[in-house]
Amino acid sequence: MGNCNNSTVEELQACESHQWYRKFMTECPSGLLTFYEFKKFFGLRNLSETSNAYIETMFTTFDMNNDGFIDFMEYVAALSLVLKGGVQQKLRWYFKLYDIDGSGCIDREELLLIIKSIRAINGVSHEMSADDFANMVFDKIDINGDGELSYEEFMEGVQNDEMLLKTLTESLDLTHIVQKIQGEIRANT
Ligand SMILES: [Ca+2]
Ligand SMILES: [Ca+2]
Ligand SMILES: [Ca+2]
Repeated sequence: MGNCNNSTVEELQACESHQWYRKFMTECPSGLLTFYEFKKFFGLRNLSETSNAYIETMFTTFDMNNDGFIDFMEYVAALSLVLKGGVQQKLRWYFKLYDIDGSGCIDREELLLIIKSIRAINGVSHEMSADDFANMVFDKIDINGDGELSYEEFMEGVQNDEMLLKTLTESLDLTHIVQKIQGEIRANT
């Protein structure tokens, strides 16, 4: 599979899509991933309670028809968003992911929980503590100062702040998980 070594996402997607499909069908012959299988699929073991809650939220946002399973179409939609979604698309999806209780706003606790769990999963050390980071985000983009980030505040604020956008897309994305799958795909070919 020498052609799969190209690094652009488009090429990678085209070249590997059938392998993603094969992986899905191999690990999940029923064609439906439960939450338990989802974690197994991504090699997520021994998660802390916080990380587990985050992954569960992620699972719920991938399960678009809310039937408790991720089917192949939902899997593909999730992967293509992660791999090649535009900024707006990703931010919209992040917002849904961070608004854990579905209230339509992200409060400080929700943001903090997300930051902490993603850091735990990625296992990267950061200069700024999760608390400081959350405070900075609220200082910058909670325009009306009510302690919650509305959809508008989040979308506007993040897109208009290059540093924040960079930090969010870098440290809060799923690259680590995607790389893990890609590593497994390569190892099996
Ligand atoms: Ca579903
Ligand atoms: Ca909320
Ligand atoms: Ca607000």
